[in-house]
Amino acid sequence: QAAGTGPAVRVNQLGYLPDGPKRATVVSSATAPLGWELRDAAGRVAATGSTVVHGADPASGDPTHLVDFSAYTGTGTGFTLVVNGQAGYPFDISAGLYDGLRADSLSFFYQQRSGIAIDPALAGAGYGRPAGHLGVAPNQGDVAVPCQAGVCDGTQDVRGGWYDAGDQGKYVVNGGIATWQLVNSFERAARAGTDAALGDSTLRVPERGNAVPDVLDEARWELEFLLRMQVPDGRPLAGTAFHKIHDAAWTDLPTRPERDAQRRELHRPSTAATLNLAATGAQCARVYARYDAAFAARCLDSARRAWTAARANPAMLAPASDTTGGGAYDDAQVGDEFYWAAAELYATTGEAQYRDAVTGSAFHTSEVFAPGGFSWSDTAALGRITLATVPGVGLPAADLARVRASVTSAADRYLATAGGQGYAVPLPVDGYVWGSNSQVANNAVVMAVAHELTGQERYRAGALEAMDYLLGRNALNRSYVTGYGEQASANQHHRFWAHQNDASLPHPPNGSFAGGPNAGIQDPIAQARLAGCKPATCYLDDIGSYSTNEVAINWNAPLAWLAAYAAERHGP
Ligand code: 9MR
Repeated sequence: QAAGTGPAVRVNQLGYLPDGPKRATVVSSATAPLGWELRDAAGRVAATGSTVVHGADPASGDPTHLVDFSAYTGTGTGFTLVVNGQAGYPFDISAGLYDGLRADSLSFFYQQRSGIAIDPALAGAGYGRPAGHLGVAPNQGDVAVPCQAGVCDGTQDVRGGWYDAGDQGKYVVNGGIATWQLVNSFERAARAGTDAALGDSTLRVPERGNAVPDVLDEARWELEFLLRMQVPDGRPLAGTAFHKIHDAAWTDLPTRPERDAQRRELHRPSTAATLNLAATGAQCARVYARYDAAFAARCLDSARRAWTAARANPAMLAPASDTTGGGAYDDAQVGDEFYWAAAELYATTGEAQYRDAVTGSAFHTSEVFAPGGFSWSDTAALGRITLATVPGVGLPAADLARVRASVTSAADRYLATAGGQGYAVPLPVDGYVWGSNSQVANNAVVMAVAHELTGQERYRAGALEAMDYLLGRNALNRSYVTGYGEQASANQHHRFWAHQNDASLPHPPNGSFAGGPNAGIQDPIAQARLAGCKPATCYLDDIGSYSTNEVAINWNAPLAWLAAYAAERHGP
């Protein structure tokens, strides 16, 4: 048993939903079942039972038993689960369990905004800061960034958007998937007809109360940036999108956004970035039409031009070597981005040219739901989810049935994977990569979509149990979400939320999601301290461990998606 991992009983440290699954893991090498007790805050026994011996957890090596107290439907705060006289961390059972996380996980995006002052009344005391990267000294960008000769008019205005992660780069690839997931969260909730979707003004964005759902207000901040990244008409490569904008060199940690004095550089267009714009622009046109027809039309026009430009320039690959001052976000395979963009354009317009691009893509009939989950570089699943769920997609009935079945059979595989793990996580042992927590969350999203498509409760249970893993039911006994759980991450890699390095700066705000265990240990601090770690334990809550403990927009996006899903009330 690794040191410092606390009690042997591992629970979702936030808690459980009254109508959801309630399971826990006990680390024990006992070969016979153990008795367990659920105790309420006053110490009274609320339920009892016996564990099921599960055996070694393949991702951590921990010997595990499983506890299932789903039959208990009482509510309250301060429950504990006790095995062998030892209590796990306390938790709540409440229908409102995820309400706070729903708001906080989206507030993360507001607080990552570039080009606008962050208001502490919305962000929380200590989290306010002046606008970053509007060209106010010492900032040099992002209002008039020089571009390559001939590609744009000397300079391009690429203000706004969200900072990607702990760095202050802005990448169209990654902005794309994160935006899609926020907008998709709304699209799903709107289909479900929940109050959380329509006219929602309960989230902490400056535009709240403007009659547009808050999650769409937040996503629009990035969409406006993505539109600005498109090469204007009349220029070489018109319609394509610049791959990224970031500092000429990596900045120190900490560096407050408004104090970044580095030159900002626009990097040459890529096919992948162009298709991210086509996909999210088309989704924007479909979803924002009822709120702002002019904006929706602007999105669609941009998406169409991006699609055409990508077809004309299908192999502009961003170089893997371009890692000075920002991440590369290189991707040698863009067939999946073509499929995703075609699917979004088809679902929005119904036009034959886009349908043919969907049905003509090898990705339309291949397996797009890999065991390790979709990601910024593997986006075919996003197109597949859109085709499976958006009403009125005009594919032949048999093809549509096959598309939907591909989602549910993927969800069945994720359930089977979780069933083989001691901590019920839908991730295979080789899935602990950079940002593994987002891969868990993305597989949970697929299970939640399967729940929508079939109404079958086991898929909802699988998605919620993935949240249990992320919020403490794991080998490290840790919640990876700041502010949620007894032992939660609080030192994620970030240039402003850098309290660990500078006590005048705040910790990451509540709802910040750590990248998570990464068996690749790709930073010096992890390499020094985690050599030989078992995959699910390769994690440090240290600001320097960027390969295990950064935050990122494409990681908080599925967290926000799942928190909104889990916060929905079911039944009467
Ligand atoms: O999430 C990205 C991960 O898949 C890559 O393996 C890793 C190394 O290229 O980069 C991650 O993305 C980082 C980006 O390059 C720069 N901003 C921070 C991102 C999260 O760590």
